[in-house]
Amino acid sequence: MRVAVVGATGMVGEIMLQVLAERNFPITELIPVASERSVGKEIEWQGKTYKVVNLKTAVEMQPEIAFFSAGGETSLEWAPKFAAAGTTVIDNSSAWRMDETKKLIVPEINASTLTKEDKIIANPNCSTIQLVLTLAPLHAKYDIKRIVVSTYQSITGTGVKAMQQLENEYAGEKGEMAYKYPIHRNAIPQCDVFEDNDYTKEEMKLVRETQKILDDRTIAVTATAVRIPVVGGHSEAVNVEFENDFEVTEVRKILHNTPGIKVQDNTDTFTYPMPIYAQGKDEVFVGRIRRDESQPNTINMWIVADNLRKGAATNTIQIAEYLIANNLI
Ligand code: A2P
Ligand code: 11C
Repeated sequence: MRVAVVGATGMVGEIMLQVLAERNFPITELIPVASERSVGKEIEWQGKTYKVVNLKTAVEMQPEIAFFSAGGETSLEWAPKFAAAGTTVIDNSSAWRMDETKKLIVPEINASTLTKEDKIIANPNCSTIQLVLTLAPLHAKYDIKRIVVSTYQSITGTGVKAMQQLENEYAGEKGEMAYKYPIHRNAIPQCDVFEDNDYTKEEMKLVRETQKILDDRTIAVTATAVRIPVVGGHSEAVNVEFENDFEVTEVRKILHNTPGIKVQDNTDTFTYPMPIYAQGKDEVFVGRIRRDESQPNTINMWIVADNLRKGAATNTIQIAEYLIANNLI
């Protein structure tokens, strides 16, 4: 496969290159793509040097696959051009996720809906991926009525500027601010911009993307997304009300048997997921699984994953692996 990585010099792009190498993705030619300011820059990958090219050159090279992580505007303009050239685009931006003509894929849940005709495929938001991967098997068994999710999100979701802000604050130095407020020793109840309903875009992604991936617009979802000074991954406190009753032991068993999930749940040994241990891993970690004693058929849990891996790069590459394995490219 000839593979373009659009946004190869960015934070997710770099992890994509790492994951492609780790998984021995079948690449015959790597095409790193970034903005004009990076053209000509050299990238080392698996012992070889590659020169960064611009989008126009990359389209002309007609790769079989283009992984996009260069922002929504770039995807809106350039993904259709790659698709017209016969390239299958897997896009990590929010540009196409809610487009009714595009599929929003978490491979373990809905990759079987993909066909050869899908030339632009959307990768969900990081906080959505870890939530739905955990909830899909429980929805299948108990039928979800309502989800209340509160997130504790890593600054890596904002990018390099946020990492720099935290470093500057640690060092007591002034510098460019990624957030409106200090992040060191703080919790900021705003991820992304506000929408008209006073929820943030990140909160509404959790609502809309969850309903689309679980293919059920009747599921009620409400979210509060919070940024915290952590780098290893996003954590989520999740309260789920089911139509049907459940046994906590059975929930644990279902999650234990779900590919991509690792249950870490033992109060005797103080075992529960945490971002410092999720960092660099591809699994979604679930713990603190307990019945909500305040109302029937309801459960609480704590879900943690590395937002740059399963939340972004790994999921995108798994979609491509599915397409290849099923002769859809
Ligand atoms: P560049 O490094 O040349 O700016 P991050 O999300 O970490 O900021 O990374 C964004 C990625 O998307 C970078 O690789 C960046 O390239 C790339 N990018 C940003 N804007 C464009 C654009 N207009 N065309 C192509 N690539 C872009
Ligand atoms: C965050 N979820 O942590 C965001 C980052 O729609 O892909 C990824 C944004 C997106 O702030």
